[in-house]
Amino acid sequence: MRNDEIAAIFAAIADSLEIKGENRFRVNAYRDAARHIEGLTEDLAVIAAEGRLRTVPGIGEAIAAKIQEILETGRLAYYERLKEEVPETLLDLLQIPGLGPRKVKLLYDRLQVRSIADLQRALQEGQVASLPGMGEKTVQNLQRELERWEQRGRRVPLGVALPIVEEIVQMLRTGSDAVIRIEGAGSVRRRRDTIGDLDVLATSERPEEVLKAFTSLPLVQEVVARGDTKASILTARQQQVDLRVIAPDSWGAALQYFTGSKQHNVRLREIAVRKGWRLNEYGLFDPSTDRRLAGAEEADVYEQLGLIWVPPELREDAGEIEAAVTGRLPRLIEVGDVRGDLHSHSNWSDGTASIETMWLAARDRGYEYLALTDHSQSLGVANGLTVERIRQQRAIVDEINGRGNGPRLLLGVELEIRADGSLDFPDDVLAELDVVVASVHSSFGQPREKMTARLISAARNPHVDIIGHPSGRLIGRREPYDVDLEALIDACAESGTALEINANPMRLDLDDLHARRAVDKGVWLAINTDAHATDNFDLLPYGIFTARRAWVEPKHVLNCLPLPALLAHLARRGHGPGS
Ligand code: DGT
Ligand code: CA
Ligand code: CA
Ligand code: ZN
Repeated sequence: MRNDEIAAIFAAIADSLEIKGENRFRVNAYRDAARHIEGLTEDLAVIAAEGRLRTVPGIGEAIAAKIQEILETGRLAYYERLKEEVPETLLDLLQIPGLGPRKVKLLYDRLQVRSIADLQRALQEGQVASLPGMGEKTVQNLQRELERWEQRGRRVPLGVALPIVEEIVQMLRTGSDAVIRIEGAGSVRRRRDTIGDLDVLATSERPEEVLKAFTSLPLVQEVVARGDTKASILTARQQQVDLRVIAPDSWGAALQYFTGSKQHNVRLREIAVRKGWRLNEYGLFDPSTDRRLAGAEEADVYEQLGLIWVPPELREDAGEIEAAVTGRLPRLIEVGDVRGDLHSHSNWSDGTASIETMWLAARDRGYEYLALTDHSQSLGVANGLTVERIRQQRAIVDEINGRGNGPRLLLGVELEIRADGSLDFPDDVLAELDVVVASVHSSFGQPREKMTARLISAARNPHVDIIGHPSGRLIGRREPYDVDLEALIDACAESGTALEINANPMRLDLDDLHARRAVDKGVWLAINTDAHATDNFDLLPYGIFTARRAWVEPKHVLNCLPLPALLAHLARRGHGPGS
């Protein structure tokens, strides 16, 4: 079992105990264990085999024994019993903002609400408002949040879907002799920020064997449908995965077809029809001769139609067809183009690792530079730093840079943009720093005009280099705050301030559409992981996916600059020696 699956069990135990009203220490012990396990870079199975479980922070004797049991038996008897008392569907209710464990317990005890569907019924029947502490206002809020929840449907963040698809592909590729080729398709292959169902495509001469292997994978909770060439399953978290098995000589055409998007496919089919041909998931055909013009390889389908191969991230009918016809697709950014990270945290604010540990992790990745940007003072919940504390970091940064054998450490800050648009530090302090990321973390509910003015005034400060996670969204959890991003983009085009694509898969903020607007208007982007732990640097690919969907090239991105050019850029903005 994977670390994140084990972590999910402990998180579910913590939620269940909290709903039961158990004491906080027990609840926190499980939550803590879940958090630490999620942050591990090593497999728990390896750690356990080497007898090192107890050395992991957050894992005491009782939890270590439970991990052993999970690793040995694939399940945990304690959790199975707990589920009988607190059904798993009850935990879904905790996803609704405004519903904490205490309210969930109340709804369960008094109204037998066991699932989101039950809650909807109870709200419709007007029973909820009669409960203690659940006034009219709470009910209205709940109704609104439920509507939002429905609107979002079952879409999950790419950060959840992609690892599942990769695991399935990997397990079938190595585990089934019948599989010839196999790959993720659909919106996962296009790297959309959220995913409806997960699509996987394989070729084989023995499809029934492949489908059998698929429907028997350990992550399968339920087989929804099973035919001769296609099956659909649900994972434990109710994500649907479709697998289609096709003949090897149709691989390219099928991969093209099932990658989509639908709109992109419609345009391709029109081009085929204009040439008197027929395009479907089996191939590109000339009906007059019954000849197959292309089918085995995806690139051949595009080339026969007179287009260069289009990277999947661009396939949204957003100009890529025209560009591919004239051979002028962008040179899309790749992970290897990124030379450093300009937004990261240490344990001086809310990160988990020391400055040196973060720097060593950046060195392992071969970065040329890393900006240390701990939070500033008014973000109390994240242990924000005073000016004095940031100045103390300078000595450490200088010492590390003096070693001369790794990335240049830039001393920066993630600066609070206060509710009134003023900044947390005065200008002379900002000039002293090497780089400044300014972000909003408070008063999310401000009206559009006020929020827009707030962000624009921060962007106009000459020492603010980057606006961090500009919309503030948390995918599936928090809507973006109400801001006119178009106006912010215009302001940044004028001031030379960069906008961030925050690579955390829960954020991906800017999103692809706004990042593309920014690039069109000549605004710099910065693709940052916002790392709070060393392994968070691994999230960079998600930022790159979003950037690619936004047609971003390396020349648009601040942290694709080599160090000397980056330093020159920052010096022009009044940072560094002589400013
Ligand atoms: P999703 O699942 O909502 O995140 O989005 P997709 O793009 O993965 O959509 P899905 O799973 O319904 O279908 C996968 C691909 O199959 C889709 O991107 C294009 C292709 N496809 C599905 N249905 C149709 C259709 O009716 N016409 C055409 N041309 N293509 C289709
Ligand atoms: Ca899909
Ligand atoms: Ca599908
Ligand atoms: Zn932030």
